[in-house]
Amino acid sequence: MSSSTSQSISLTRYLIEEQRAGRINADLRLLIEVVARACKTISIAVGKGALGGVLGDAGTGNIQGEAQKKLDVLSNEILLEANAWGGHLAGLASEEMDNSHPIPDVYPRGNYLLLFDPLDGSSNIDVNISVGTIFSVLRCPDGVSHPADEHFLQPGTSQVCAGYTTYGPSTMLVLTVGNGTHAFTLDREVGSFMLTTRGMTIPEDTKEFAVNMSNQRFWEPPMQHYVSDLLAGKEGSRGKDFNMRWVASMVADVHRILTRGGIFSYPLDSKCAAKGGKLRLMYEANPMSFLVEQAGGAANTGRQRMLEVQPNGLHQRVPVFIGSKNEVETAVRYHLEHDTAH
Ligand code: P6P
Repeated sequence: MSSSTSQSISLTRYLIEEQRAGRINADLRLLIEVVARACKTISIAVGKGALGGVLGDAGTGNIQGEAQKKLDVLSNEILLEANAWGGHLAGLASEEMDNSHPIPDVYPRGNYLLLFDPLDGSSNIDVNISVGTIFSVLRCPDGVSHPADEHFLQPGTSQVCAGYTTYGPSTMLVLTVGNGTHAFTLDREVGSFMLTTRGMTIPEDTKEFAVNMSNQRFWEPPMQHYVSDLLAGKEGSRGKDFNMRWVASMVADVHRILTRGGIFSYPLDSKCAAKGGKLRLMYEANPMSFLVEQAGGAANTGRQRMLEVQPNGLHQRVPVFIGSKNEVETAVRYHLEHDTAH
C-alpha cells in the first residue's frame, strides 16, 4: 500500500537528495548506484530466459549444498565485478561464495561491507516465476582494511542500507537507507530506476499468509497451532477468514507483503532445525527485515526481533516471521505462550 507516488524522480536524484540531507555520504550513494546498475544487467540476463542460453544448472554447488543455476553464478559475477573498482567497499560476501572477499589490492578500498543473495528463488527461473537480488550494507569496523568473515557478523540493526530488486513483470528496486522504504521501477527505454512509491506502508493487520504448507507435519507445536487457527477462519478463534499465497521466491512474497500486507513465514521444521532454519540471516532475513520495519511492519524469529539476532556465521540460517506488524506479533505470541507453558 503506498502513501504517495512520485513521478520523474530517478534513483540518482533520490540519492542526491538523501546525500544533501546528510542521510548518506558519497560512497554509499555510489555503492547503491553500482548495485542498481548491476541489477539492471542481471534483469537483462534473466529476461532473455531460454533465449539467453543461461537457464538450467551450472553443474556446480554452493556452500548451502544447493545446485547452482547458471544465472546464480552469472549474477554473482556481475555483482562482484561491478563492485570491485569503485573504492566504496572494503569487502563483500555472497550466498554463492563460501567466504567473504576483501576488495583486491589493485583497487582503492572504502568503508562499507556488501552482502548479497545474487539471485534469490533461482529454482523458479526455469519455470519463469519472479526471482530477485537481495543486498545488505554494513560499515566495516574502524581500522580493518582487509575484512574477514567475522567483521561481517553484525546484527541487523547495524545495517546502513538494504534493498532488493525483483525481476517480475516489471523490474523494481525497493530500498531503504533508514528513512522509509521506497520503490523504484526500471524504465527500460531510458535505463533508469524511477521512484514510483515513496514511503511504502504495510497495513498492521492482514488476512493473507505465506507459508509452504507441505512442511506442516514437520513444524513445531506453536506453528502448528498458529496455522491451524488461521485455517479455521471466521469459525475459529481468529474470527476471520484468511487467504494463502506461496511463490517460493522470498523476494516476490515479501514484495507482495510490502505492497498490500500479509505475513510470510519460513519457520523451524524438523528437516531444517539442525541448521537453524531454511532462510539465511545475513543476506535474506536481515535486509528484508530492515525494509519491512522501515515500512511499519515487523520481523521476528518467532522468539526474537530479527534485527537483534547476533550472527554467529556468515551463512547462518534463521526461522522467519515477517510482515504486517500485528500479525507477526500474534504469531510470536503463539511461540512465547508455548515456550512458557512447556
Ligand atoms: P521452499 C528460495 O530458494 C528460498 O531461499 C526463498 O526465496 C523462498 O522463500 C524459499 O527458499 C522457498 O523454500 O522450501 O518452499 O522451496
